[in-house]
Amino acid sequence: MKTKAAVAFAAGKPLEVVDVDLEGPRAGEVMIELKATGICHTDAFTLSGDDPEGEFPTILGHEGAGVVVEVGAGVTSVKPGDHVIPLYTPECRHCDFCLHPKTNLCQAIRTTQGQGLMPDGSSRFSLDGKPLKHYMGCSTFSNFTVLPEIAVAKIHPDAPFDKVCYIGCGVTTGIGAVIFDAKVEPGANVVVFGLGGIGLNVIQGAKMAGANMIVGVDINPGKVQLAREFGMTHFLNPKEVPDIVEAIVELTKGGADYSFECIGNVTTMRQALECCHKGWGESIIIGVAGAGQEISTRPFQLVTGRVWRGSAFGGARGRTDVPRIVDWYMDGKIKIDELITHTMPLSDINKGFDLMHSGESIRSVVLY
Ligand code: NAD
Ligand code: AHE
Ligand code: ZN
Repeated sequence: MKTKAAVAFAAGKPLEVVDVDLEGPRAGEVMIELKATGICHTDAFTLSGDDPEGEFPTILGHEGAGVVVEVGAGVTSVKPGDHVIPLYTPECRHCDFCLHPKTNLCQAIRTTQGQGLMPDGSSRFSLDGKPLKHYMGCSTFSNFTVLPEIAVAKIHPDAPFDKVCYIGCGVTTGIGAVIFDAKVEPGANVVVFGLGGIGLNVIQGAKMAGANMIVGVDINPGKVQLAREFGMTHFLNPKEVPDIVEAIVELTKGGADYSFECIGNVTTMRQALECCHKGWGESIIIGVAGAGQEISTRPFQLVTGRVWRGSAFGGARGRTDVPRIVDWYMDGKIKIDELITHTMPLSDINKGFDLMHSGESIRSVVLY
């Protein structure tokens, strides 16, 4: 069949909306009609050419919601008509990783997913007879897409696609990093570097966890008002203080119990570690840094009790946790609407990237 898709033909070039060919689902696969997709900074990161796994030409997008339209042989967990969220972190429930209590990083299809291919090593997308690469196993910048069954979470049928698509990445990543990975305790002091689509969800998660201080750090003061509405208690602009680490240590009277890096910058990653409290402070890296970038600190920072760790998809096990998070939204336990600052048709998707780069948006959502 034909489907409209925003194709990334080459790194650093705007997306082009064209009609592409999409093959139906093979055994164990599911075809979805996307109804909405968010634009995450990671899409921009891969489009920039900085992603070592970036493959072109490709169809980006990994923050979608839609309806199952067709299933391949052997698919049992979803059926046509089910409302679903695609998962870039699948959950096979059989691999060593799924069976290990300490990780959500299902590895069942990770190798082919990183190559932009379906698990059988082929692509379902093509243009003029030439294959197009899938992206993060999702390719939600296409009106229709095909995913493995293990990468599809069935959600509440009344959930609004234009809001819950954000649970496909940003909401789950931010809230999950606090609740599932860091396990922030009530009364903890939390510092959040980067008040964008991820950082504001970290703030929301920290508030849910009962944090005491929630300190936001950003170079864009335009993010402050929404951050306060989401629970930020203090704000620091690194451009306005001589030393951001010292400023945080002073403000928190010793350092953060938990810090979260939600930017993808190795300098702020170091600052996020070093602003942690001696003896116990934990810094969680969420931001994604480009090829060749490395983090550094004095090992003494770790010797003296600070902990450096990372979080992918908020530690969430997709097929189990994503439907729960959708229910949290439906029950009014978490906020999403306020963070979706812009919507647009697929034909205007490049404007969504421009709004992100200019710092005007929190989340742009493409409506199909
Ligand atoms: P975003 O563009 O919405 O937000 C980034 C924020 O960082 C902006 O508010 C910006 O003003 C701020 N910022 C930029 N440089 C700064 C600096 N030097 N000091 C302080 N603030 C600075 O991006 P996002 O969608 O929130 O994504 C944030 C990061 O998280 C990206 O690197 C993205 O790739 C990554 N990410 C990781 C995961 C994961 O599972 N680990 C999931 C989603 C996104
Ligand atoms: N491909 C990059 C890494 C990108 C990355 O770290 N992705 C995050 C999700 S970002 C979502 O917006 C992730 O889940 N990582 C775990 C994984 O297995 O990819 C690179 O550096 O090669
Ligand atoms: Zn993302």
